[in-house]
Amino acid sequence: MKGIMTALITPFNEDGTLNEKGLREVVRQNIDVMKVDGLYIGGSTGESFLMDETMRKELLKIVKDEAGDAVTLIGQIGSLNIEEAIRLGNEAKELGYDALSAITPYYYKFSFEEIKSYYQRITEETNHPMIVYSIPVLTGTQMTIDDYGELLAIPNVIGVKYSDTNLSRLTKLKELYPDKVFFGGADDMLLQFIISGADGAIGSTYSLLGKQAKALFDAIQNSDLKKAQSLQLEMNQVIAKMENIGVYQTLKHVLKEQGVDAGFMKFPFKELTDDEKRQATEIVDILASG
Ligand code: HMN
Repeated sequence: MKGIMTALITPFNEDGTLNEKGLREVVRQNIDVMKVDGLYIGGSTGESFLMDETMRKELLKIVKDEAGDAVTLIGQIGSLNIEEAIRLGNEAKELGYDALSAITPYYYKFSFEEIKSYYQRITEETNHPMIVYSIPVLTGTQMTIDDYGELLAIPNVIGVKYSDTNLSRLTKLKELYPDKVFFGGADDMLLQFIISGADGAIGSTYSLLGKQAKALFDAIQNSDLKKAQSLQLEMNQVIAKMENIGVYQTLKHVLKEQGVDAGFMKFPFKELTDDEKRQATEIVDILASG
């Protein structure tokens, strides 16, 4: 449970159904070409909050079928509906996923006690390793060091996908809980996450930048900070462009240009305009020249 993991995009057909062939290609691209250490399925990048339960189960099944035991697989099964989250968790466990992950319950302003009981119930009823998915910028849920500590004390909670930008808190958390795993979230800060104590990172852009991310991770392990900085700067050129146009749409466009059938977005996400596609194609050239 460490290293570089891709938050997988989900290829859809134009009518919003799952594009199985494309999904298999995206899995292969990450395992065979990017050689990442793991895949995070059904997260924000995977558009899973736009899917129904049947489709989310199908997604988990196809990815496992394609990936086998080649890399670590983490299934994001969080849902506002607790019964659905538990059913998805049990499905992922039965399929052989290494761990589950669940977004902190969002939309309503849940108290910390409510959030904690959500993880208690999922872990009790699935009895499988759980990585808390904390992404305050999207959920609005900010947790303190003590809050994280209480979640990490729940049996089966093995770590946190820390998509938070408070890095001093991350350093403290790793000091307090050295045996738990922490994954960084913002890909343009991979370097900062790792030197702040993260065991790795889970990010969307690694479908394209997985090799650079892995080299950066290794450079830090080898104490080569200069090399790590230069790799981060190189990656950030691409990431900034993606953020400008739309990260998930750009990922799909660039992958398609590279011959990987990354499919369409799920409604109500919009596809790129022709002008945006032209901008996204610049990334194809940058990657090809790198
Ligand atoms: C997921 O759940 O799909 C990812 O783990 C989320 C991941 O942290 C990404 N964050 C979001 O998409 C909000 C990043 O990889 C992000 O896409 C990247 O840093 C570019 O902004």
